[in-house]
Amino acid sequence: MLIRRPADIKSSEITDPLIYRQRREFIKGAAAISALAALPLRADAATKLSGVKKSTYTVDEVLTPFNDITTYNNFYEFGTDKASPAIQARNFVPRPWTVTVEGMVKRPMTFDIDDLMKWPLEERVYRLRCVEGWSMVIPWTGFPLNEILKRVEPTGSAKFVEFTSLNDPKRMPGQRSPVLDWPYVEGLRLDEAQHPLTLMVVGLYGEVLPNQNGAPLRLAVPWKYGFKSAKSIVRIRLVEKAPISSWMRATPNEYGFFSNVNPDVDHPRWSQSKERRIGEFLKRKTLPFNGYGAQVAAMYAGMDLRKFF
Ligand SMILES: Nc1nc2c(c(=O)[nH]1)N[C@H]1C(S)=C(S)[C@@H](COP(=O)(O)O)O[C@H]1N2
Ligand SMILES: [Mo]
Repeated sequence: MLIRRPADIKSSEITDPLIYRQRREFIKGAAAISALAALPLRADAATKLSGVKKSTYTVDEVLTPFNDITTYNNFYEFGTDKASPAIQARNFVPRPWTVTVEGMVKRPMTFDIDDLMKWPLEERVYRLRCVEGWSMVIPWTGFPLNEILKRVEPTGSAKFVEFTSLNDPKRMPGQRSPVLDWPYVEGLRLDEAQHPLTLMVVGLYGEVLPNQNGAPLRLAVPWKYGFKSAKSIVRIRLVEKAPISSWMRATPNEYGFFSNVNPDVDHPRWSQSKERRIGEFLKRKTLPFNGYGAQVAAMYAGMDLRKFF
């Protein structure tokens, strides 16, 4: 059994600057706090996923508690502070839902989420490193993105994959503010998208994926900064040129296409050498490729990672 119990340290008992900011963010959403306190910590039994097998693509590290993973989120479609998505996505209904896979493929296809949920699912514990300097250890449930790519058969000219999140300001209140150029768009090079570590996620802690974590379908690309793992995906397009992601469009000097976790290449406004694991007091050293170098570094052999950041 590779899963250990989470540490008992409560993040509310620590007062480093990041936590301080986190608490202020909570206070900003004060009106909603009582609503949040009323939420059950875990979904009911009906949302448990069955037949999930444990994957060997998993890290043996202390899991971040469910409550932290589901109340400290970046999901700008539901607000820009960490506490917002849990509250603002509370009544989001991720059904009916399809994901269309198109572009440079031999067989364009549209998949219904309820069919995808019947595919063989695996549980994988992955590290998630946010570009902001915090990290978590998350037990995701899903299947490799490559299972989808194999079915649509990319043509020889397909070199990149573009992911588009839902665009629906009626259901995603954050989209009523122009904080990003909606919809949220991210991209991977084709070999990155086909890599066995690149996971389409439909669950968390063995249960159906909570809305705030990107229901019903999001990516997990563990060697890249968290923002590459797009949430609530409705379209996957195989393309010839590198897609321009929402973050590149917003601040091109700060966010490059690759965005591999790299402690040696600082963000223009802050260092990337360390991270604070949510729930821990002392900062950890950030590892190249977020600790997945043995599996992924070969894909970048010969590339200047300062240039291709
Ligand atoms: N559509 C969409 N996807 C997104 C984001 C977002 O704002 N919108 N935030 C990203 C960022 S910055 C991070 S760190 C992760 C956070 O995932 P989590 O809330 O499940 O931990 O989602 C990423 N995917
Ligand atoms: Mo992030």
